[in-house]
Amino acid sequence: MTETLTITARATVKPVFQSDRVAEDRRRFLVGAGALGGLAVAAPAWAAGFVELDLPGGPNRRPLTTAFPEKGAMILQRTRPPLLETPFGVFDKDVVTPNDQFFVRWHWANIPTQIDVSTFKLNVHGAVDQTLSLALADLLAMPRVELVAVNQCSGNSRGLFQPRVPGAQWENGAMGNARWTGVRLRDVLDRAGVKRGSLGVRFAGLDEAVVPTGPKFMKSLDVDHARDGEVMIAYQMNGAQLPLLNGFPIRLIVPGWYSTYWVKMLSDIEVLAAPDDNYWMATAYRIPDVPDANVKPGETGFKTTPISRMTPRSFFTNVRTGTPVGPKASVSLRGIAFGGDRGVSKVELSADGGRTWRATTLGPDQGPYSFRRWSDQVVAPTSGALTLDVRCTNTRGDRQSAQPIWNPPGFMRSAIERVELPIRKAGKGAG
Ligand SMILES: Nc1nc2c(c(=O)[nH]1)N[C@H]1C(S)=C(S)[C@@H](COP(=O)(O)O)O[C@H]1N2
Ligand SMILES: [Mo]
Repeated sequence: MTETLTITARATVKPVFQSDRVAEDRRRFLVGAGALGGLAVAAPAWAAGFVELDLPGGPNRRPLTTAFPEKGAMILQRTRPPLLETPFGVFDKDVVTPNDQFFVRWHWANIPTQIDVSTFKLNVHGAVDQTLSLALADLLAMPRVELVAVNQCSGNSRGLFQPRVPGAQWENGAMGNARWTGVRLRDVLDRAGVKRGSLGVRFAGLDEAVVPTGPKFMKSLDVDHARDGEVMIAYQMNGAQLPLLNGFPIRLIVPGWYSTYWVKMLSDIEVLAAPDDNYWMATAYRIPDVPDANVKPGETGFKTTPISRMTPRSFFTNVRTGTPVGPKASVSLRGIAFGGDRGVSKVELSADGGRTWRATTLGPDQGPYSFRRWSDQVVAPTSGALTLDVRCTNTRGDRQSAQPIWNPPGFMRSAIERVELPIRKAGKGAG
């Protein structure tokens, strides 16, 4: 811990996400697409091309954009505020997701495009013994901690819900895994001194609503959770400063919990003496208070509770439905898994529609909150298709739901992911 860290000023990033240029081009593109019907449409100048997602009933076509500051090729789900999905192939390369292809999600489009790190302050106030106004230098001087953790949007995979539900129509790329470096939230709270009997800790960032009546984005955690020693304030992501769109200069990391709690551009921490009734806790981001948050379409009258812990998931990364394989070919398979709010105990594969399962080989363990690599090999049948299912069990014994769960907001997708690989006709080339 002798290395000296500095955070340097984020130069004004080209605020593409605040200009109307992308939105205009997108409107033009959509109009053009409608007018041209089934014809191929040339990509707008700012787009690097298109990707086809695989959502039940579509629409599947999305622009692939490189127009956002500090970001490489991303799937454009929405321009204002920016919602950028990670192209799924990125997850095949490494268990850690590169910063320039890490997904982006904001609720309000009023996001600063430059931050003066010499004047930036993190304020801690409310039910505390002593109000704090911490400079970045103050945080850098505190004990440093590091953790690898998955950041996953509550609505990741919403586009796969059947029946479909409103909201961002993500496929599976509203998630990412990174090594986070920063300080313990507990250390900051203890410096302020949380008053006995406090009920929560609320977090807010520098982004603002675009309309006066819009509720500022804020989230809160119980005091015990906030002080558990794992929740942290990160100033680095994969060894580099956070990209602006991922929360520069600091953000909250809540290991094992959905990223709605991972407040970006964190500037305000308020210790609460009363329950948090703000919109983003009391109204939004709530799930049915039933096992797996799973209800029947159309069902009403269930109680709701704030979304919290993540559940296990696993994915294929080197094949997708439609990837052809040769008859009798030995097919190498690999993917990623995570246990949700704890580590992966096993990842199993089925090649018979889920009747029998066998354990796959797990890659290195990077801690309980990280993606974990899995791999296996199967022999393809002579014709038809190779149908494969993958499921993850965490160290508590929880695993993916055998039947896809459903709820009105499209949160917490849990399902055994399946791919169907068609067998090439014999004689059409090797495996
Ligand atoms: N300040 C702020 N933090 C925020 C949000 C926001 O709108 N404003 N959105 C949250 C949600 S819902 C998600 S999914 C994650 C996305 O994190 P990322 O953009 O770094 O991937 O940020 C979270 N933190
Ligand atoms: Mo989210």
